[in-house]
Amino acid sequence: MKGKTLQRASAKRPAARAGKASRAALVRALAERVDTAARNATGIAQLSAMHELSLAEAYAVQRASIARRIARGEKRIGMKMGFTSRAKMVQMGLSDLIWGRLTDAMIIEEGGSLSLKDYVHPRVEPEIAFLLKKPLAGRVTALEAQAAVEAIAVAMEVIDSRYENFKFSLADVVADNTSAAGVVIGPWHAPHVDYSNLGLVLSFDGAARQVGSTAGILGHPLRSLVAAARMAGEAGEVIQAGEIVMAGGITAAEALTPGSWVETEMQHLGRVGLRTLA
Ligand code: OOG
Ligand code: MG
Repeated sequence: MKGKTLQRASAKRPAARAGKASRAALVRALAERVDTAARNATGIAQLSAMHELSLAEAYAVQRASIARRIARGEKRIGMKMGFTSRAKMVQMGLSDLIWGRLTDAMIIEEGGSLSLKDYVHPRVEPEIAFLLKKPLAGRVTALEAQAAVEAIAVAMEVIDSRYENFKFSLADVVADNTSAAGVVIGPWHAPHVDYSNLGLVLSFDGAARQVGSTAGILGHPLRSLVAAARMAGEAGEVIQAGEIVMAGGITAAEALTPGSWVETEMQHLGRVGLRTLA
């Protein structure tokens, strides 16, 4: 019995090694595919149509695609959380918390403009952003997370799934850096106000499109920061002092249209806006 087991294990080993190498090559190839799609603003088929990726492999694709951006000179500025509100889960049909990486190239100047040509089919969603003054990673309490916050701000995220029709599986969206495309951040405020239930309106040219409350984020946006620390820790990473964490879309996302002034106003935290060009 023992001999048989040993024999089976040793017979398997070269195949397992080859399998591992080919999975690593697949991760690299898929990272190039999503990165190129984002760079060229061209939609691609879902990776899951051809490849069965585990969630761990999907995060490996994400890490490798961001490594390509870093190699081109982009700087990491923080992370973003996804599917932290019921509104987003319902809109996209997925309900697991996910996270993605933000780089400086994704920053849109407050009040600035963006060209829709640079995106596949961009959408915008109202969020709240955290700026950290202390590193955070692993299991932290809400109190520890709060003590690491330097400032909070009303923000909007521009998401742009690289997949055709904005449709994806959980592994697909994770591999595609959770659709991250742009962030615009309003004025920073010391985190002394109670931001657990702040009302907000997302408007296009002054007409309200979405209304919500920061309570839509897991009941309190701080829970999103706690989850971000845990997920970063699980990936062997630390959210560093000076980095930003986007807590996740509070309402359903709205498709961006050309020639619009898009603004989110949030109780106590003011407003943040951007203009869209054709
Ligand atoms: C995935 C990104 C989700 C959020 O805030 O929930 C996200 C997507 O909806 O395309 O950014
Ligand atoms: Mg988002």
